[in-house]
Formats: sequence, C-alpha cells, structure tokens
Amino acid sequence: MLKKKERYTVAVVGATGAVGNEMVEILEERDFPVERLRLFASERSEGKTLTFQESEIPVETLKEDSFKDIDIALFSAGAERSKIWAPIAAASGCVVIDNSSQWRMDPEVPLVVPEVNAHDLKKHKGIIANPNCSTIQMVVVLKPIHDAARIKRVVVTTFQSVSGTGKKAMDELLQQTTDILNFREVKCNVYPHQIAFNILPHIDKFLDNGYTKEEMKMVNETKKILGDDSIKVTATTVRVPVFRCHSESLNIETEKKITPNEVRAVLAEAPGIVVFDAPEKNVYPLPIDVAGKDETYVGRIREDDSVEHGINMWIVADNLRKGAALNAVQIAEKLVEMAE
Ligand code: NAP
Ligand code: 12T
Repeated sequence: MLKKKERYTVAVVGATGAVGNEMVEILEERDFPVERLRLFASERSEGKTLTFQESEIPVETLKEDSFKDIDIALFSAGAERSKIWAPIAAASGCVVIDNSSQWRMDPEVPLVVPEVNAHDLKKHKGIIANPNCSTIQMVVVLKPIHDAARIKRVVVTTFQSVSGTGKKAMDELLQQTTDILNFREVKCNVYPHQIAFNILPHIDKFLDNGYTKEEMKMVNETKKILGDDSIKVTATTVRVPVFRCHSESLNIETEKKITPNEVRAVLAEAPGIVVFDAPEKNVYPLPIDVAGKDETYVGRIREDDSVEHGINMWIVADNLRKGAALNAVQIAEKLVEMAE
C-alpha cells in the first residue's frame, strides 16, 4: 500500500517515449503532488533532459537500487523492461503502475480503469496494470450500459492511430507521406506494409487462432476489468494512417431492452464520457477533435434491429491520454486518495 504523504517521489520509466512524455506532461497539468520526479530511459537517452514544472530533469538509466526512495513508478518502456524491473521496483517498496502488456492478465495484478473498477486497487501487491489502449476506451463506455441492461455480446472493430506503436511509427507515417507526395520511394521499417494512404488489418503479432494479440487483449482484458467472464467479445483491430486517437465501431447486444435515447442518457451521466451525437448537424466524434481530450467521445448511437436487443455506436478517445498516460496518472491519483 502507498503510505500517506504530502508529496510523493514519482518515477517515469520510458520517459523519452510517446507515452512517457505524455505522463510527464499530465503529472504537471493535473498538479499531481510530486515531491521529486525521476526520469528513466535506455542508455541511448543518456545526457538528455526533460522539462517538468520549469526545471530540467536529467534522464537516468535503471540500476538495481534506482527505486529505493521512489513511492510511485509509472512504467512505459515495453513489456521486456516491465518483466525485469517491475518486480525489482515493487520489492523495494515502490508501487508500480505498468503500461505494458506484461502483467495485465496475472491474477495477482489488478487491471484498472478508475471509472470502472477502482475498487480492484485495494488488493494490489505492488504492481498495478494499465489496460490496453483500445480496451480502456471501450470499457469506459460498456460499464454504464452493462449496469443498465447487462451486456451479452460485443462486436468491435478498431481504427487505431500510429502513436499506439510509439515514436518511430509516428515518424514512419510522416516520412512515408512526404516521400509519396514527393514521388520518392517508400520505406517500411515499423509495419510490414506501407501505412501512409493505406489501412492494415493487423496490430501486434498473429496467434494460432487467426486473431492478433491486440484482438485477444480486447477480449480477455474486458472480462477481467468488468469482472464478468460471461461477456462475449470478438474484435478486429485495424491500423489507420492517423497520428493520434483510436476510433472504434461497437455493436452491443444486451439482455434487457435499452433504446438509443436511454443509452444517451446513461452515458451522459457516466464519468469520463462525452456524448457527441447530432448526426443531423454532422456532429460525431473525430480523431482530430478528440486529440488532447481526456474523455471518451460517443456518437452515432442507434438501434441494431438485426438482433433482439442491439445497439451500434462510434467511440473515439486519445490513445496516448486516456488509452495510456492519463489512465495511469488517474490510477496514481486514486492510490493517493486511498493512502493511509
Ligand atoms: P516508444 O515511444 O517507443 O518509447 C519507448 C520508451 O522505452 C523510451 O523512453 C525508451 O527509451 C524506453 N526504453 C526502451 N528500452 C529501454 C531500456 N532497456 N531501459 C529503459 N528504458 C527503455 O513507445 P511508447 O509508445 O511510449 O510505448 C512504451 C510502452 O507503453 C510499451 O510497453 C507499450 O506496450 C506501452 N503502451 C501501452 C499502451 C496502452 O495500451 N496502454 C499504449 C501505448 C504504449 P529511449 O528513448 O532511451 O530508447
Ligand atoms: N502493439 O500496450 O501497436 O499492449 O498500437 C498497445 C498498443 C501493444 C499494448 C500498438 C501494441 C499495446 C500497441
């Protein structure tokens, strides 16, 4: 458990990455009670500094005793680093909030979206997992509908931005786009195919069942976060040439009947959601509008009359904020509230 203090020593591991950078900004923006901020990355970043609350903070490399005086560590440096360093950090008394996929399905590790299952934080043993970006925005929306009408099945198709893969992928989309517009040859390093002016039905590795790991994360993590193994989920995850924000088409089947207007009312009351749904005025969520926002935006809410109780909708959230850094900082804020 986190010990109650006025201010905490916080570490960001992977601070120079797309998510880590966002974490540093969000800690400052939300005025998190930071006594001292420590930043970690690989040897490649030695000598770099990042600005936090108007001071320049050096980026360090990880050592066995790095976590000795750290209260909370936000990890975002890849699953391999989390596998090695999260247990070391936890053993030295630090609470780890891990953004990688390494610990999410471990039964000893709470997998938390504060709007949905903050109560699961009570039983942590030093490591807390941040869910996958596509799962986070989906469960924020599913939870209030599940409470109102019990969800039986969800069919989701995602439209995921390149920032989900990290900095190198953002550079690749920009480079390929300028190369194509200048009649130069296109190079592919991060993705197996050209992403500029294209769509790839492939995120993370393929598994033996024909699905990708990203698709199975959405299936398994949703059940764990909602605490209900009976919810059926099937996913198709797709990469689109967008820099920021993941969009998702959701088809939801409920046990009880719920009308589109009732869904709008339930979602409008729920935390972390903006209902943005006026198609007659061309109002629906778009990545370029939702970038930089904290909430999950929901539009195109309509009935699916091809099944008994069906609802369709379109949701968009900023994958680097709610999908990663913001959710991690919100978990830290809950821990601070619960500290004794
Ligand atoms: P990124 O832009 O590629 O950044 C990776 C970060 O990890 C950099 O700071 C890098 O430092 C650091 N790093 C790499 N090797 C390291 C090492 N040996 N020791 C210490 N630090 C090391 O990637 P990203 O998009 O920020 O993603 C980072 C992590 O967040 C991944 O685990 C990813 O799975 C997770 N993530 C989660 C979600 C989510 O769904 N919640 C979304 C996106 C990403 P250098 O700059 O020195 O190389
Ligand atoms: N492959 O945290 O490429 O499990 O967009 C998040 C994002 C893995 C994860 C991506 C990924 C994760 C991506």
